[in-house]
This record gives sequence, C-alpha cells and structure tokens, in this order.
Amino acid sequence: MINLSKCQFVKSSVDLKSFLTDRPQVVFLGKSNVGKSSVVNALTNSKLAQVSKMPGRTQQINYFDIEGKYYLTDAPGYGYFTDSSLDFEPMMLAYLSLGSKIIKRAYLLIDSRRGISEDDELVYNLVYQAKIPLRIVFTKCDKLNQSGKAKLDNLIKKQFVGVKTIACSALKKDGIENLRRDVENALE
Ligand SMILES: Nc1nc2c(ncn2[C@@H]2O[C@H](COP(=O)(O)OP(=O)(O)OP(=O)(O)O)[C@@H](O)[C@H]2O)c(=O)[nH]1
Ligand SMILES: [Mg+2]
Repeated sequence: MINLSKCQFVKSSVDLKSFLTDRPQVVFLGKSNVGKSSVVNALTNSKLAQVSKMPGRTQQINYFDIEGKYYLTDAPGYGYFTDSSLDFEPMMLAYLSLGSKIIKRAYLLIDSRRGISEDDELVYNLVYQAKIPLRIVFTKCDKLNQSGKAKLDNLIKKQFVGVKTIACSALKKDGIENLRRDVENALE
C-alpha cells in the first residue's frame, strides 16, 4: 500500500535533460490556476506544492518523491504565460515522450465551472498520442451549486464517454480519497 503522505519535494525541471526518468510517476496537467498544486497538496496532506492566487505560479515541472519509489509530478499551467521564454507545448511533448512505462497516468484537471477549453483539448490529444492513460479531474467542486452540478453531470455524459472522470475539491477534500486510490493504483 502506497502512502502518498510520505512525500518530499525533489526538484524542478524545464528541459528534457533534467527530467527525472528513474521512477514511475503520475503527472497533473491543466490550465493555470485550475488547482493542480492544491490537488497535489490535498493528496499528500502537505503544503509542499506552491499555491497562488496569481495564475502561472508553477512554471516548471516539479517532482515530489513518494516513499523513495515514485514521483508525483506537478506541471506548469498553460494559458496564462507572460514569460515567452517558457514554451509549454515543446516541453510537454518532450515530457510525454517518456511514455507510459514511466508516466503511469496523466491527470488532466479541468475547472468544474468552466468545462474543457481548446488548450485542454490540445493537451488531451498530446497525452492520447503519447499513449499515456488519462483521467479527467474536475476541480473546485465546492464552487458548484445545484444547477452547476447538474450541468457538470450532463457535460460528463456528453463529452467524456469512455473516459474516467473524478470530481473533487482540494478545499473541502471531497473526492480526494477517490483520486488518491486512483493514483495509488496507477503507481502500484
Ligand atoms: N474554492 C476552491 N479553490 C481552490 C481549490 N483548489 C485550488 N483553489 C484555489 O485556486 C487557486 C489556484 O490554485 P493552484 O493550486 O495554485 O492552481 P495551479 O493549477 O497549480 O496553478 P498554476 O501553478 O498557476 O498553474 C488558488 O487561489 C487556490 O486556493 C478548490 O478545491 N476549491
Ligand atoms: Mg501550480
């Protein structure tokens, strides 16, 4: 049984040469501000990943050690970059080219209230082409009212047939146990 709470920050990478390829890992992808770092913190019961009100906080791939055997990988968000030196797509392509032997699962995070964007679709396709198993994670579910919940259910039924989806709130911890089990299964 993997214990995601046994977690430590390892390092940040921007280029293929410094990617960590020595252990199985899962990666959290999504638009800037969608809540990737918050989900990593909720899963690990920690505050290791930096959370910010300013979009674009995480600008590198950050690796977190789990039990000295695995990594949780927190990716930079896309969609808000002001720093043109950071080119998301080539970096993501290079990262995903590590393949499914190393990247056991990619979690594509989508804000529950907003649905999937063009950028998300691009990343979805990159993951698909790299043949890495994918999950869709709907974040910030605490912000949904009744009609928002109904809308999300509808969206899942229409747009995500055959894709496993997990709804969660890092703030209220709803769905986090479910997600944690999914991550453990992916790594084991
Ligand atoms: N209400 C609510 N707010 C959340 C939740 N998760 C994250 N947030 C807030 O959303 C903002 C962005 O969260 P981050 O976890 O930094 O998002 P990120 O995707 O890592 O952002 P980048 O690193 O910029 O790509 C912060 O203000 C968080 O407090 C949630 O479950 N519920
Ligand atoms: Mg972040």
